[in-house]
Amino acid sequence: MDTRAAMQPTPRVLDTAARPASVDIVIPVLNEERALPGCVRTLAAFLDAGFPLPWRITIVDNGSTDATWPVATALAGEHEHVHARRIEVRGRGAALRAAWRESPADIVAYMDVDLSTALDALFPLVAAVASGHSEIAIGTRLGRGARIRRSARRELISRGYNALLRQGFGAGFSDAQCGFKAARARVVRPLMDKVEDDGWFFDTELLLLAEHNGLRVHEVPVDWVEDVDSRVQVVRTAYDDLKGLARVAWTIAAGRGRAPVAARPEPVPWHPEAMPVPAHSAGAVRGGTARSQGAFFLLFSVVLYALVYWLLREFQGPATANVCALVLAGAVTAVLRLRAVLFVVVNHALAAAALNLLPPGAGRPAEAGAVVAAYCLLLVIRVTASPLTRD
Ligand SMILES: Nc1nc2c(ncn2[C@@H]2O[C@H](COP(=O)(O)OP(=O)(O)O)[C@@H](O)[C@H]2O)c(=O)[nH]1
Ligand SMILES: [Mg+2]
Repeated sequence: MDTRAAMQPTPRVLDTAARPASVDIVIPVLNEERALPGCVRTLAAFLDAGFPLPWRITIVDNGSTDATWPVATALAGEHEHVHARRIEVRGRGAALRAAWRESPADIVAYMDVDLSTALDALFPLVAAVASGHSEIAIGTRLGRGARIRRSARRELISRGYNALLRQGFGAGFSDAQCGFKAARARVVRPLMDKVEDDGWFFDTELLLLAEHNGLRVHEVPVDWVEDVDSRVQVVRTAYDDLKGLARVAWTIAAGRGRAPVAARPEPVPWHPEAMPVPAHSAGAVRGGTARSQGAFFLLFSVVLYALVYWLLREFQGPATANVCALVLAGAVTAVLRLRAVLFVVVNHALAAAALNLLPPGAGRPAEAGAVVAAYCLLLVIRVTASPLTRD
């Protein structure tokens, strides 16, 4: 056998057996006249220098009031692989949705104009999708192997937010908000039809729904240097994110999170003479859409509910505090596939009954104890009634 010939590189990373996958790298921009030329020229030079797949860059502007649009069209005129689009709907999510929906490429990607993420992560990102291994790939600044330079404030917010996603929603990804992602176009389009957010929450919503629909999200640890020229209003964005989370929890709990995407086939052995462990005796079956949730989420849900109720009871009546605590704990109930409406109605009945049992003027600890006990009772009923899996 000619081993040297076998070691010759083949120039193709295949999306299908017939041709290499093409990649569209979207750059969403809002008032970026200063940063845009440097971004596009650096990225185009990097890709020209040997990116192994056919590519194009698409600049998407919506709402810029400076010279971003003329700069974008000039750059498109300069380089045949650079395109510029302007859309009417405001928000970064809307820009990405429009560009990804109409792209002719097999793989759609995006990155921020400031090139905060080192470009050496681009091929690993795209390759995970091009190879068929994953449907979505994301850069992570929080996963093992990432190296970052970032302000303490953004780091803290980012860690807190992603911990909430993992603990509250059972999210499997470590960094929802890194501006560096790629996806298989034909898979992500029906998924995007389910994504309602047009702003910063777009990424999180897409990833949560992707996992809910059994898609694999691959993570690439990145080198990342924060650029302080930011359009993010931190408080406003945090508020929108929490609102978005409550909405997604509700959508999933009500069974409306399913998108018409082809489910990943069950894993099968590759070896032709494999002797796979029989399904009935497999002690551990993980992943896919039948993820076992474990008692941790139950415990977390109860603690979260109790904490929120306790804090809000300082300013609000029992009914409002209860609804707010439920909305937050709803994130967890969504994971457990509790039907949201039924859950709220039964909880109200149980909480009201528990409060009725208390003597007048029993005090806040007794009251909180009673409603938390009612909440726990509901969880016990739910867990006893069916196993802790989501479909
Ligand atoms: N098209 C579009 N792009 C936006 C919008 N808001 C932010 N961007 C872009 O999104 C990217 C990330 O924004 P940036 O302010 O740097 O966010 P940060 O890195 O998280 O602070 C940049 O390329 C921005 O120009 C928007 O409303 N529309
Ligand atoms: Mg930035």
